[in-house]
Amino acid sequence: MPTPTAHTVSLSRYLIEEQRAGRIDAELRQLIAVVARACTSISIAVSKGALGGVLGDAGTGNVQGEAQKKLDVLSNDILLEANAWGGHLAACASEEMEHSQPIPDAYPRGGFLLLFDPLDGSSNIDVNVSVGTIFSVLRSPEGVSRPGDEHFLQPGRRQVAAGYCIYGPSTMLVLTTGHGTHAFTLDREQGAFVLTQRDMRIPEDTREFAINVSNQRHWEPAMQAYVGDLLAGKEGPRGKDFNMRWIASMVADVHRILTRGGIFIYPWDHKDPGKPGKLRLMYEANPMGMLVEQAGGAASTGRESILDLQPDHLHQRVPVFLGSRNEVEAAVRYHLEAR
Ligand code: P6P
Repeated sequence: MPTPTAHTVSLSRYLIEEQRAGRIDAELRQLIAVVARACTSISIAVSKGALGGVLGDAGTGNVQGEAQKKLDVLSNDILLEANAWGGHLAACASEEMEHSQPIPDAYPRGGFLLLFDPLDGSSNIDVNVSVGTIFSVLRSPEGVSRPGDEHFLQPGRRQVAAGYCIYGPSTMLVLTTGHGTHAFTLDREQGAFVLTQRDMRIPEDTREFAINVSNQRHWEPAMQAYVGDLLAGKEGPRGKDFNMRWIASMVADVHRILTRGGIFIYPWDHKDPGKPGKLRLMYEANPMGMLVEQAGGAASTGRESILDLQPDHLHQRVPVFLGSRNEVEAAVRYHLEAR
């Protein structure tokens, strides 16, 4: 028998071997397989572009007060429908839905809660820039037959799995179940995800940062000082030049950082003091934080670890600093010293 190389291990085989090793159970294996199949359907819809009649606005808004793209709504529906009947989930929550949704009474409920941003970065869709699906898996509390919003409010440290699917030049699923972060590439001819990178590792140091600098005037002093020192380059206190990237699609920026290092920042700013940052804790920061930590990186609010936060509501926002561990720690020092 040939020894399997990374490129011959399908996602299905990887999940079966993880279950056989006792690192995941059958229900979680099924959940991840269902989400991956849903992402394949979303990838097909996204890749059709204008030919699929799914570009542009849906004419509706979501709980975030954002105009929904047709693909936001379609992606959300694909994920809900795919997960409804399998018996592995108790309830779903989505950026696109004000409240969580229990699995319909017509179907059996399982032991997990699934949260997702069905199509993150969707404002990039109409300009053909990479977008993605982000998902997070929690356990449904024991003895709760019909979970509500309050049952999702668990710290990110309690996630049993997290991942994203990036719809870029290739479609890739990046996944962790708490045993490293691994990347799978969609083989469209097979219609299956194939393991292409086992154990992704983020370099501890970096010369590359990702932030929307147009918000600079709204940042708190510690952020002004930290980014000012990055921009000062080797003549400044950091003693080295930095490069900047900002795709304005979290999945794409985080994928680059998982692949070659960097720091991604969406800080608190006083543009809208009621919002402690733009990104959402439950289905953006927490799953990305788990993926990054499992790859040797760090994820912080600028003052504390994202995964330790106790959520107080489903769509809560949080400042995000994540990526190369030593760079995140440097950014945190600026904030803790400023107090
Ligand atoms: P800005 C996309 O709308 C998103 O939620 C993330 O994917 C992305 O990192 C961020 O917002 C971009 O925000 O303010 O630069 O448009």
